Amino acid sequence: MMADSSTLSQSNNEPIETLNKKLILIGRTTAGKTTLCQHICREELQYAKTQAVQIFKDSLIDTPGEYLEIRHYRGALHVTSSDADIIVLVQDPTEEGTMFPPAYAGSFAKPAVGVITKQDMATPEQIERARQHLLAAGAQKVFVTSSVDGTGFEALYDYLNQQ
Ligand SMILES: Nc1nc2c(ncn2[C@@H]2O[C@H](COP(=O)(O)OP(=O)(O)OP(=O)(O)O)[C@@H](O)[C@H]2O)c(=O)[nH]1
Ligand SMILES: [Mg+2]
Repeated sequence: MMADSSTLSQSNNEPIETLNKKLILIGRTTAGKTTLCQHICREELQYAKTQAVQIFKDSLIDTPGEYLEIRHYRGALHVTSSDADIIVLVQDPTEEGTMFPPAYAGSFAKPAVGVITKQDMATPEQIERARQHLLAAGAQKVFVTSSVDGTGFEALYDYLNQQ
């Protein structure tokens, strides 16, 4: 179930992973970008609409969904991404379509991965559909996560450590 203005609890309280790479998170509004940042940083999961670019722990660049949704804002994502090592395309599997144009990741000239959020509330079919959207957008690898359950992050951290 979505938690709109409430606080979700996390499944554990391990210390924050140290990210050796700077990531920029891109995806439509409500995709789960900020919640993902909160999970990785072991912050309380608290809904807060992203109004402007936000940086978490100097290593996660969180962007507002509107930067992707509103065509003339998209250039802002390219400017903001100049600081990042890896592009992370964030897709909500309960959304039928995608906001990512085909081969979108190629426009950044940096490695790009896909992260599917909200595994805890999606069917296997929805996750597969989201995976196809992310691969079509040019993600080199796709990780399936839940920021609420904390699942799927080990594989993401392993990948980042290998880069
Ligand atoms: N069940 C569940 N809900 C999630 C998960 N991740 C995010 N949500 C919920 O999805 C909603 C939107 O999450 P946000 O992280 O704010 O989305 P965002 O991509 O940052 O959206 P913008 O800031 O508008 O671009 C919130 O109500 C979150 O609680 C998850 O893994 N599981
Ligand atoms: Mg946000």
